[in-house]
Amino acid sequence: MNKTTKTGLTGIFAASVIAIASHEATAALPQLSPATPANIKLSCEQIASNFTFANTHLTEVISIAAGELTLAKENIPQHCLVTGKMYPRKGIDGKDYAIGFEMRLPTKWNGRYFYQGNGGIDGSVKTALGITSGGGPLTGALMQGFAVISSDAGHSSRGPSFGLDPQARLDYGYQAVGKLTPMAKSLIATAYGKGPDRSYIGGCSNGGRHTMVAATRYASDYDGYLIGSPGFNLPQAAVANIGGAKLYASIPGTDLKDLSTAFTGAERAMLVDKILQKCDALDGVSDGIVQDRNACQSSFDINRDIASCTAGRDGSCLTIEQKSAIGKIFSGVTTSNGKLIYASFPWDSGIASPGVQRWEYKIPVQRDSGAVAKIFKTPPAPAEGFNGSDFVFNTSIDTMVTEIWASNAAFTESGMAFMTPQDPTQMGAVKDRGAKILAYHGTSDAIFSLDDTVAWYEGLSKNNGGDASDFAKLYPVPAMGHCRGGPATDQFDLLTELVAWVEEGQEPTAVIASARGVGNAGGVNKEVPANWSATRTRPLCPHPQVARYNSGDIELASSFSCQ
Ligand SMILES: [Ca+2]
Repeated sequence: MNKTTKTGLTGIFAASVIAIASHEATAALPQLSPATPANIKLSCEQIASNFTFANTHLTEVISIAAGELTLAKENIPQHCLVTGKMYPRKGIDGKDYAIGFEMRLPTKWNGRYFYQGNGGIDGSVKTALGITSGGGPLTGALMQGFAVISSDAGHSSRGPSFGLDPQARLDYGYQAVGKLTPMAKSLIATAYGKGPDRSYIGGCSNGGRHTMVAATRYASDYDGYLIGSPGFNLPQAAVANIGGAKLYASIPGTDLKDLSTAFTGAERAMLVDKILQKCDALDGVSDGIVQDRNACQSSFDINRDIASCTAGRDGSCLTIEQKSAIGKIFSGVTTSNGKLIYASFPWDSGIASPGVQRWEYKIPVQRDSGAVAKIFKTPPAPAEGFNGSDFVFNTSIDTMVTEIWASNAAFTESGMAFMTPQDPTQMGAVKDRGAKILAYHGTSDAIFSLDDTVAWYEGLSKNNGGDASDFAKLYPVPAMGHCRGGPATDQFDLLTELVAWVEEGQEPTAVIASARGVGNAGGVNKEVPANWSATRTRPLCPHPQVARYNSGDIELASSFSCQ
């Protein structure tokens, strides 16, 4: 391997050239006009007294000076912070509910609106910075002048107990976005004297799910969709992750209180070494990144390529039982009848990451259990006496699968019905109005599988004459974990790409991503390997293209091309 390290201006310049050269004109579909900037017309106090909207109560409107908030060591510009609640009510569980939100309205506005979809099970109003795309972002929608809303999606419980109230389930699933969007646009009209010229929605994980759901339920409300690592089949993914925990638990000697005993960090590192031996060079260079994901899946075989332990586990081998369980998790957990519950997961170089281990070993009991039992299944588990470990290890997967599709008189929509997008491989309403979709997904994501997102995208392509790339693109991020992290180049800005596509017709092709090594302004990713340049760049390529090495410095995106 001929490895030279160049950093600083050379890398930045090379990356810029690729970014500019990678834009091509889009034809045929309607072209939406660009947003026009405007200054805020009212003081924050005047907004508070002038704004009215049905079922909406503003709790506070205050001015935030430039620099009170920062992002990547840069000052966020001056804005009004509007906090409020929509649809306050009493749930059937006797608890108080409302859709809590905050909206940040920049003094110097770019004419655009951004809905920030938040992660997990929502339940708190995250700061409306409009951060999207990978790890350690250097910019965000608020920084760029968007008016940004963030919400708790209809409940303020930190845990899954809100799922005992049917309406709270529906708000979390899809209705909060539908209720907040017209209010937010009206608030913008009050503040600036006009509604948003262009509207965007984005987020990662559950935020990616919110975005995909909006593309099918609220297609007339948004012009651009930024879908990150989407949990668009979240109930199935949660059940499958519980199934994975059960498989790990089935390996002899596993401590149920510490599932990492089933497949240790050392054993994972050994597995990754073998994957890299088989797959790294398939993209033209051994650089610690597997770009040609598909070639890797047919080149690596856990049964053939990993030594079987003959005299105990010493980190250099796996037992037959380990290979069987791990193989089933990667090929996709099934019901007792062999029916795939969720999706397969690709072999990749990021699967020894601490983040991956957390998702596979801790989350099933800590989070998936409560989410499936209280939020997704019908009927929900009783309010009292729930034990996550009991649920994971003593409830059959087949029962869970049945119950996430079930409904009853009180819970009229099943978990799968209220959580998932409707006909996600159609999206004709998005396409026909000239709106655009950009999606990204880490190849080593352990909770939501890139394979599921690829299957969605290929279905979308099939329904659009074999090619959906005139309105939707998917960017796999090799070795990235769930939304960020991993031994990966996980820092990129797809929002800027999306706006250029929606408003200028500049179709994104290769998108430059950077590693976050020592000194990165957005925050250092400790998983960047020591033998990489701290500023390694790579082109992210729209599926089905992958980055292949041409020639030159292996630390630079300019040495690769999407093919
Ligand atoms: Ca490689």
